[in-house]
Amino acid sequence: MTAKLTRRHILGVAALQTAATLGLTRIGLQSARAVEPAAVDNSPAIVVGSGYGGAVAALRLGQAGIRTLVLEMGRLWNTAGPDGKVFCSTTAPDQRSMWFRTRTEAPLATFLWLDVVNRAITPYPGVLDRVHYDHMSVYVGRGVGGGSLVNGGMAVTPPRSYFTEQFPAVDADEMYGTWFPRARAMLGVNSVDPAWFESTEWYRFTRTSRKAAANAGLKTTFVPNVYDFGHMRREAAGTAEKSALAGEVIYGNNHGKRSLDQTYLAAALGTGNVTIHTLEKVTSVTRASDGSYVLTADRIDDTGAVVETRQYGCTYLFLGGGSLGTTELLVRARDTGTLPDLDPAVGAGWGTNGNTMLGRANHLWDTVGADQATMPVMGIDDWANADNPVFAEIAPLPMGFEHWISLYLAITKNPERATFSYDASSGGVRLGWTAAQSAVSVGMAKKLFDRINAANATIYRHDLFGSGDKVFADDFTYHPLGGCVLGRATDAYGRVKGCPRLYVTDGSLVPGSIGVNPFVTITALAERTMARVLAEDTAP
Ligand code: FAE
Repeated sequence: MTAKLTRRHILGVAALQTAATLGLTRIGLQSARAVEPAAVDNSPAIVVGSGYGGAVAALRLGQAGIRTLVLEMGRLWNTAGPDGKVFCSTTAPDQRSMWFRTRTEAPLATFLWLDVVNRAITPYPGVLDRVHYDHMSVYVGRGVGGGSLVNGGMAVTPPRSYFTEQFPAVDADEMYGTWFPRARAMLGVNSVDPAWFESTEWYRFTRTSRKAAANAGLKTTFVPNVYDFGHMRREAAGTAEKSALAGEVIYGNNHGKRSLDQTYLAAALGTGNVTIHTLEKVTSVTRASDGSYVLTADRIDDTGAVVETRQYGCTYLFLGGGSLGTTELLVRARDTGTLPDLDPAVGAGWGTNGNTMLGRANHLWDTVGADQATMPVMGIDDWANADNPVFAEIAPLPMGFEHWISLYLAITKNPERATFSYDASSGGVRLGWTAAQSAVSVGMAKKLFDRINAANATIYRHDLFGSGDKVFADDFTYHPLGGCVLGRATDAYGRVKGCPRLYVTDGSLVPGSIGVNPFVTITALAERTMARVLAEDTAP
């Protein structure tokens, strides 16, 4: 599958490079001679967003010979800044780090309660956004590639039993036999060499957490990743420029990461049928009298000012704006009456994947190392524990010195769900998630880590999440899921109820929880949707 796409990949990568060199916001094989479009751009298909769901849709539409326009609100991350790098570092973040902020908002806000992590920055369309709701904030990636630009690359296939529990109407044989393997192959999933893992200083932090878990009788498991471990070993050997071994992750990786612009999106552009517009945010969707869709999009400049508002028309509309982006567009469309036939289930079924972050303090003899790779490769797997199912990613905390902290992102089986509602005063949406709903995740994470602390005679860190005494970060998630749940707001294939030829292909299809890091599931479900839609809906 990947071999067949090689020529397309090369063409697509060249198109991305040309666009970056010329500073274009319209990327395609013809981008170098792109002409100004007419007042309403009409494409047979439009894809909103270029994360996992959007990228799969774009590639499969392009391969099917369907001219497709992708509208992405973030920028193309392909041009080096004054320091010669595309992305800024996590230790000295600049404007490239965050989406229109005057100060960075890193997940770990403090060290020894000191405000030493965040920095003042100039507002700019940076790569990481933190979207704030009343009792929950959500980290998302912005740019060509969406979340793939900022995430930890953990490429986990969920346990089949939990997938079936969450998606009872989806054929699990087909998912595990066809769509998950296809997603993994296309994403370039690979695994750390266990022998190197056991010997390298860069994963001492993981081995120390594994030992602590084993002392509590808990099982750990290796987790694959899309970071190229061959590159990582060359970084360690000093023969390749460091990225994962230089602390790079949440503000982008300059090397090694197989983000979507290098995989699905490069292949999509290489079909010659796909064009990507950057810095264009879709603000509304309606239908024309002939049943086609009409989108309004604001084009912004680097200061965030709207420089143009355009309309686009299409026959087939694919929403890949992520759980937040897609759900907001649809809730607004239903509740302002531009798509009045949308189902009442639109906006519902949202969850945090049970995310809770926490740190433990190790004994002085249990060092975690000054050198830490930023790509997680192991999790504590207690999901099968019916009393308290938790899968906890062993997360890095690279500070360049020994700090004895073990950090974790716990994914708990929190059954709580929330609903987005339209807020007429702002024109945006509100999220009905409450602090009590987060407390459910914290309770589950605490139960597991109390056990680990008791077995090791260790304690929690109290100094990492702000000036107070916060042990569990219960106010943010990396894994927003749901809002347009498969089989409820859509049919069993992501076709939106009440709106023919409108499809959802992203994380909003997943009902609030999937038990592991979610992008492999999102990608596999999108592959399944696209195969069905192209076979049944787009035939002449
Ligand atoms: P996503 O990738 O968010 O893409 C949506 C795209 O649409 C973005 O590029 C938006 O800018 C764009 N967009 C949104 N609204 C609009 C609009 N109105 N007009 C135009 N464009 C729009 O969606 N998951 C894992 O599986 N493994 C990990 O290791 C992992 N680590 C993570 C670490 C961090 C720091 C973060 C933030 C997330 C992490 N995730 C991880 C989650 C993962 O990145 C996320 O589930 C996927 O990116 C979601 O994919 P979607 O296609 O739903």
